[in-house]
Order: sequence, then C-alpha cells, then structure tokens
Amino acid sequence: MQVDYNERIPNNVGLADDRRLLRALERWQPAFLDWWRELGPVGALEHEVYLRTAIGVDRDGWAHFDYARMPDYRWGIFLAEPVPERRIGFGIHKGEPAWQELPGEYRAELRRLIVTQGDTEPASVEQQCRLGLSAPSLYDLRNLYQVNVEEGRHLWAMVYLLHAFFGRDGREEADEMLARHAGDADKPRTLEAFNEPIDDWLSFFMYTFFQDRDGKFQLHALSESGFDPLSRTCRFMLTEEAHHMFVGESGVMRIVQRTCEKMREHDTDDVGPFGAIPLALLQKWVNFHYSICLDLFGSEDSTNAANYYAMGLKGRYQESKIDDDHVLADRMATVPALEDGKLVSREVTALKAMNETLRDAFVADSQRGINRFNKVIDHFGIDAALCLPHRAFHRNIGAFAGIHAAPDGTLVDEATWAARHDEWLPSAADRAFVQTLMHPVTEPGAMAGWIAQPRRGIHGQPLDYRYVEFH
Ligand code: BYC
Ligand code: FE
Ligand code: FE
Repeated sequence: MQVDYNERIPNNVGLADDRRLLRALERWQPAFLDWWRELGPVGALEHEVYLRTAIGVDRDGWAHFDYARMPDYRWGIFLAEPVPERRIGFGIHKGEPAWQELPGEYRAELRRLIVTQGDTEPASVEQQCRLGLSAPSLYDLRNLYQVNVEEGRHLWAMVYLLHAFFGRDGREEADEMLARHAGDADKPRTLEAFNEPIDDWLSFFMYTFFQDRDGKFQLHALSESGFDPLSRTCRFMLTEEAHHMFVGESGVMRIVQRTCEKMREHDTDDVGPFGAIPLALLQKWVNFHYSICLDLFGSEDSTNAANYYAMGLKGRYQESKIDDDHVLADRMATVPALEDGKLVSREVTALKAMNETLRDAFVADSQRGINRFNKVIDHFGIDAALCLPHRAFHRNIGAFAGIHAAPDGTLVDEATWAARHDEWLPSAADRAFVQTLMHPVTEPGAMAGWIAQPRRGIHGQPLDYRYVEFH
C-alpha cells in the first residue's frame, strides 16, 4: 500500500478508513510533540537537518532525503509488505495461519512485549538529548538527529499496535510511554540500560554499537512473531536499525583509527595529552556498554522466554533458517550458571534457555565488530587489541547478578572489586577526561581531533556539505 503524505499521520495501514483509531492517534500526536520539545534534542527545534524520511516500504524507494526541522519530521506508521498466506513458524501453533487480530489468550504477554519494546525508543532519545551540543562534526550531528527521529518513529510503531489492538489499556500504555523518563527517580524507563545518561560521543558510538544491536536482535526475534502486525512493523524497523548500527560501528572505527594515528605519530600509548582517546579508555567503555547490554537479554533460565516462544509470540534470531522442528518440546540446552561460588554450565530446557540463545547471537555479532576494530589496530602495526569482557563481568540480571567477576571471568571478592573497579570500568576521572574533548565542531567538513573523517558523506553529498543548518 502506498504511503499517503497528505495525511496528518503518514501511514500504510489505511488509517483514513478507521476513524476511531485515527482519532485516538491524533489525540496522542500533540502529546508526543510536546514530549519531543521538552525531552528531545536540546536546543535543536529550529535547526534544519538533512534527514532521510520513509516514503514507501518497498526495497527500492523507501528513503527520501531533504532538509527538515525535526519537529516537522513525518513520523508515521509503516508496516513491511505482508507475506501472503503467512503461517506461524514456531511453538505450539506452528503451521497455523499467522494472527491478523490479537490472539485473546495471549493479550497480556503481547502487551508486555510491545510495551517493553516501545519504552526503549523514547528512552534512547532522552538519554542522548544533550549530545547535539558537542558534536564532533556536522556529519555526526546529522547522524545523531537521524537516529533520534527514527527512534521516535519506532515509538510510533509500538504506539500504533497498542492503539489499534489493545483498546483502552493500550491507550493508557501509550500515554505512559511519555510519562516514564530515562533516569527519572520516580518513573524510570523499564530496562536498566535505558536509564544511563549518554553524555559524551564515545558513549554515543558505543551505545549505537552495542545497545542498538540489542535492538537488532530483539526486533529480529519479534519479527518472527505469529502476531502478524507485530512481525510486519518490526521488519520495517529493522531497515532503520541497520543505519543505527552503521553509525555506531563506523563511529568507534574512526575513533580507533585516530587513536592509532596518534600512537604512531608520538610513539606512545598515552595519546590523551595529544587530544585522542587512549585504547585503554576505549576498552573500559566497551566493558561498560557491552555488560549492561548483556543484561538486556534477561535471565539465562527464563519461564517468560519459554512461554513467549511456545506461544508463538517471540522467536529465535532467523528462526526459519534454523534446522530443527521449531517446537523444541523435549530439547535441552546448557546455560552458564553459578554453583557454590563457581561458574558452571547447567542443563535447562531449550525453551527456558531462549534468552541465552538470543544473547549468544548478540555476543557473536559483537565479536565480529570488535574483530574489525582490531584489524585497524593491526594495520597500524600496533600490538594491542580490544576484547569483549567475560559474560560474568559487571552483570545485574541473571546468574551473575549477585557476584563480582574480573573482565576475564575470574570471580573476585567485594574488596577486590571495589579496589579494581576503576581499572575495568570508566572512572570519574576517565569520564572527565573524555568530556574535555567534547567541543562542538560546526564548520562544514571540519572534524574534532579525537576522531577520523568518515569515508564518505551522506547520500552522495560531499563531506563538507552543510548537513545541519543552525537557526
Ligand atoms: N532490566 O524472565 P526474565 C531497542 C526483569 S533495545 C530490568 O529473565 P524476560 C533499542 C523482567 O522484566 C530492544 N529488568 O526476563 C535500542 C522480569 O520481571 P518480572 C528492546 C529486567 O521477560 C537502542 C524479571 O526481570 N526490546 O529496541 O524473559 C535504542 C525476570 O526476567 C531486565 C526488547 O527488550 C533488565 N534488563 O526478558 C533504542 C524486547 N531483564 O516478570 C531502542 C521485548 C529482565 O519478574 N522484551 N528484567 O516482573 C523482552 O523480550 C523481554 O522483556 C526481555 C526480558 C528480554 C527484555
Ligand atoms: Fe529503535
Ligand atoms: Fe535503533
């Protein structure tokens, strides 16, 4: 279905034919815009930004690039094209036609999944709201804003599902999305990692590298859902997610490159005095962001996860490519666990191990990215490498929540943890140092000293294009 841009809410779900739903969403729209003005990008309401907007959901023609003020961005509702005759691919309903309406018996579970997913989207905008004040270039500033408006659209995607399928409590949940806030003492966001402030650009790139990658894997799992509207909306969200991952990976890559150049130039690891970020600090930032993102996958042994899978609501990463029966009734799996103060592996049912299965896919994908960073370090002939810390390190959810482990997985006591914490995770001094590098660079084509130039501009534009016009 074509996207209609004459509508107040662009969409390809036939909103014009559903007056009730249209009215409900038009009531929510001003609340969303108020929220954007209050808690979205600081000081950026009037800027004109070279943004990409979705105009259709097919492979070729969905993106349109032009200047827009962010509050005028055409946030809309886009579902991927339906797969004709789609059937449920896993769980006890495997083989039945996919649900086009809400399956009443799974209402509570679906509501919870959609609310949890939806909550992360505005949370990320809130976490990142001050970064625009210190962007290393116009190119990066534009990418930040692009990510922000798309996360706003992801909220629209979940709010559409709530309004369209959950009646009155759906509308209440949609309002709550704008009432909880990242880091709020009374009403925080649901998942822990979405309450951390993201106040420097090293954190932003680590966030889009690791945390948006959690988004990628969770969205893939939900795109397998037997509830077809959820599947279709997640499939379209994944096309936007790919850009967020690009921003994260290329951002970290450019920092690594600059660091290596300075290490070579000055023949030292300690490149801080030369305005670059030492590899040791990059490692601490990796340790922090990776570990809080591991928590986002939930417990290793989870009845919730087993239910979601058995009910056909949330599948595995690329479910259809896995060669098994997709029911997993009497299969077992091993998950990491803690017994008598020792790290062990334990057998649980494959269904209850679903969170761990998805986390495994995330770990492997993260490692591939780290390997690409290490190739750059290698290319400079520098004998160093970044690595992912052990899964037990700095965990707050699941088997390792109650213990302390070093980055290599060695269990340590409270006193050792306290003494060595600042060697392993960003210390106050590290954060203060990184802050000293955060100055806005607003000259077209210019770049802060701690990060290398990107390879190319956006949508064929030169690097010195005015990606953001300030007003
Ligand atoms: N923080 O059975 P368990 C994205 C709670 S990112 C706080 O292990 P379950 C994005 C849990 O609620 C993708 N609490 O958990 C990225 C449960 O509570 P109850 C977001 C947590 O339910 C960047 C208890 O602990 N999408 O899109 O299997 C920018 C036992 O938990 C946490 C989704 O997450 C935590 N980390 O798994 C913008 C997909 N973890 O029942 C956007 C939807 C667990 O005891 N969500 N708890 O009260 C889910 O699939 C699941 O809710 C989770 C948790 C995988 C998150
Ligand atoms: Fe998102
Ligand atoms: Fe994202």
